[in-house]
Amino acid sequence: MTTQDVAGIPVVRSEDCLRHEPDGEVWLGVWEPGTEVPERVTAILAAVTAAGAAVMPARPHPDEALLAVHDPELVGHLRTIWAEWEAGGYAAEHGRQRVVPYVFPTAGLLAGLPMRSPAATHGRVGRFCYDTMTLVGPGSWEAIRAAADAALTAADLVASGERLAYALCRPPGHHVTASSYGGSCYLNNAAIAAQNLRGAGADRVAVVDIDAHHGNGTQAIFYDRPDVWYGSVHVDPGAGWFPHYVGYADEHGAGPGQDANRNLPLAPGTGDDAWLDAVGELCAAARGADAIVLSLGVDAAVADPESPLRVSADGYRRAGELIGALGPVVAVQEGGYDLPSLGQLVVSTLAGLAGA
Ligand code: SP5
Ligand code: ZN
Repeated sequence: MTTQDVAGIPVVRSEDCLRHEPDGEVWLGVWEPGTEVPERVTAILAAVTAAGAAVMPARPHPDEALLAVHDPELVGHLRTIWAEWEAGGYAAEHGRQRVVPYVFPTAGLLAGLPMRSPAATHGRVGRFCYDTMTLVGPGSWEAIRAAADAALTAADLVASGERLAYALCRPPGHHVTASSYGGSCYLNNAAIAAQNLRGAGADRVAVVDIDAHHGNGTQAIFYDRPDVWYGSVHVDPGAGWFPHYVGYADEHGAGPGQDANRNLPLAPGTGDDAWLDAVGELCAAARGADAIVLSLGVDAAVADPESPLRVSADGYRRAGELIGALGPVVAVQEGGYDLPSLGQLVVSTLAGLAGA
C-alpha cells in the first residue's frame, strides 16, 4: 500500500474515544478480557497517519442528531448510568467495577404487561442493555458521545461535497437499536450519520455493512423506512454466531420499507471470493443511492479473534473499490480486533474507496 493511496482522505477522530475502558466482558457468566480496547484506536490512527490521511478532530453536535434515531430514554440512561452506579456504591462498596445488567425484560417476562422503570439501578440496566458483554465505566459516556460526533462530522464533510470521509468511531455502534444497546456498542454511529445525510438533503441513503457481524441495530432502526436502505454481509447467525436472533436472509424490511433491507449471511470459513461476490450483490442492490454509509468492520479478516470469516487485506481493498463506485461514502468504524493487522485493513479499505 503506497502513501498516496489514502493521502488527504479526511479521518475524523476524538481523543475522548480512548476514555471508554470496558475492562473486559462478562461472557457466559465469566468476566474475561475483552477485545474492544482503546488500543484499537491507537493502531488505526497510527496506520492512517503513516499513510498520509488528513486527521481532524470531531466537532460537537447537538443531541438532536442522536435523538433523530434513538429513544431519549436510552440516551439519558447512557449519559447518567455511570454516575448512578457510583452513587449507589456498586463499585466502591460491592466490588462491581462496571455496569453489568442481570435481569432482562424480554417479551416473555412481560407477557403483555407494560414496561416499567425499575427503582433499583441494577434492575434498570437490563431495560436498555440486551447482553452482558457491553460494560459501562467512568469514561464511557464521553467516548460514546465523541464517537457519534465523529460520525456526524464525517457526514457533514460528505454532505458539503467530499467524496469520502472516515470516522474513527470507538465504541462501535451497529448493534444498537432505537432503544437498546449491546454487542460492544452504545449509540448507533452509522445510523446517526445516515439520518444526518437525509437531513442534509440526500433523498436516498444506503447503509452497506461489511462488519463480520450482522448490524441488527441499524437494520431495526430503518426496517420500515424506504428512504434508508440497509444491506449486510456477515457470518451466518444461523451457524451459531452473534447476534444469534437477527440477521437472516429472509429479513427484507416491513411496511413502506419492504425490500429496503438485504442480508447475505455467509458460512464460517468464507474467504475473499465468496465474500466479495456478496459485497458486489449488496452494491448492485444499493445502486442509485445519493449517499452511502459504510459500516466498516474489519473483523471479517482472517486473523480476527471475533469471527470465523477469512477475508484478506486485499479483499478489503477490493470491497472498498466496489463500494466507492456507488457514490459519496461516509465510512464509519465498527468492529475489528486483531491489533497487529487492524490499521492496515482500514488503510486498504480506504485506498479501495478512494481509488474507485
Ligand atoms: C461491533 C462488533 O463487532 N461487535 C461484536 C460483538 C460480538 N461479540 C461476540 C462476543 C462473543 C464472545 N467473545 C468470545 C471471546 C472469547 N474470550
Ligand atoms: Zn463485528
